[in-house]
Amino acid sequence: MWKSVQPAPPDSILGLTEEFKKDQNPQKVNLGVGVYKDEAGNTPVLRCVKAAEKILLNTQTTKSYLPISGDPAYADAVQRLIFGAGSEVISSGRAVTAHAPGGTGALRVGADLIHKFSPDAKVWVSSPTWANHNGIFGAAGAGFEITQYGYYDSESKGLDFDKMISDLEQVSTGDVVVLHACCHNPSGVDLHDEQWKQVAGLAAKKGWIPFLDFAYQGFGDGVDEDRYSVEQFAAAGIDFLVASSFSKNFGLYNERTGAITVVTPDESQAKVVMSHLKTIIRTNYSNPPAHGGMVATLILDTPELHKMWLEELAEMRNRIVNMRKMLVAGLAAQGVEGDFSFIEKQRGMFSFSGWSDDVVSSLRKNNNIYVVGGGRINLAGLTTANIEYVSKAVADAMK
Ligand code: PLP
Ligand code: TYF
Repeated sequence: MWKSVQPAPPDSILGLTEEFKKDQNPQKVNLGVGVYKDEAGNTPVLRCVKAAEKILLNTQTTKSYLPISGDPAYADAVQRLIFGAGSEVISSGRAVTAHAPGGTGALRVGADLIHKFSPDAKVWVSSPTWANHNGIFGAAGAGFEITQYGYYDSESKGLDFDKMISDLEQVSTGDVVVLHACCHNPSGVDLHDEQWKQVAGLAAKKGWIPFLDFAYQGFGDGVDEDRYSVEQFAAAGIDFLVASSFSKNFGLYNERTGAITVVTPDESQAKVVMSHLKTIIRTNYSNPPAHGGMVATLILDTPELHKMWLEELAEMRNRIVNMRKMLVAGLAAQGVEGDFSFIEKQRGMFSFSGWSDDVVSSLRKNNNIYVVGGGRINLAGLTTANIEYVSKAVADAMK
């Protein structure tokens, strides 16, 4: 049956990592895939994760299946993290959460759920967005029609909020709008607090359904600060969904630890939604992998480990902020023309560098520096040891 089948295109970001691994040059730098790296260039297991794993090793008594929607203690921990412990969404019981395999799995389960009851809804994604949003919403059910709303302005290297709002004004009732809750991938450009309020108000007025992708909580300004966006949709009292992930903020990438949370008007509707989430999960992968969820729950529910986690998360966040500053200074020191201060204003792991395709390919060919096409850079790929090398390479490429 495969004779006449053409191969599917590889994922451009993961393909770049493969190329990077093959590269023998010791000076190589990977600014591609969205994975945190420390000063030594490693993606470490967090100390709080190691500590939790030691406890689990000694106390775990079974590897029997989890419930279809995961451990209820995990769902509770996720809700406290994404909504804040005192949130009305939690006390009212109007949200349900299912453990999903990563943020990707969460997006897909959520997309399948929406498709089951609203197959004709249009899905709106930011221009640009994480490429897999198109993949996931295009693959759910019979595939959604996907449209873009204005977001990034390449002139100002910031947000085109007017365009965003005027596009979102056109969204029909019942359509779905995918929003990056913080640390926009790929641009690093986020909304200000007042702008979030306005978008949540618009969602309430127009009746479209926000689907928040919350993959980087804690990488912006902090765990509490970064949920500001989520809080605005909660306060608006509308239906919305959140796909959250512990891949980045707990470094649990390969443990596939995420969650889909669906916020409804009341507890009885939430229960109905949960019954359908379970059907979708049961027919996809039956129940989630346990390890990452157990680790995250133990950390979030144990005060000392929770504190340790917040400190380690702050370390990661601050290192990236520092790399932003050092890159801006490094480019200036190498005499690169132009104002790169926007890099310091952007949030999270990524920045749209504004480097042209020619610059990106020159960096790759002449300096073994790997950047995703379009110029997105992962700041966590920079270290104090390689920043001068990278800055000089950019200066050479731009000459
Ligand atoms: N959403 C965005 C915007 C992302 O950047 C990522 C990962 O890079 C994800 C979702 C999903 O992450 P994971 O499935 O690894 O939890
Ligand atoms: O850097 C990015 O945007 C990648 C991150 O299974 C990623 O898409 C990599 C692998 C994966 C999920 C996300």
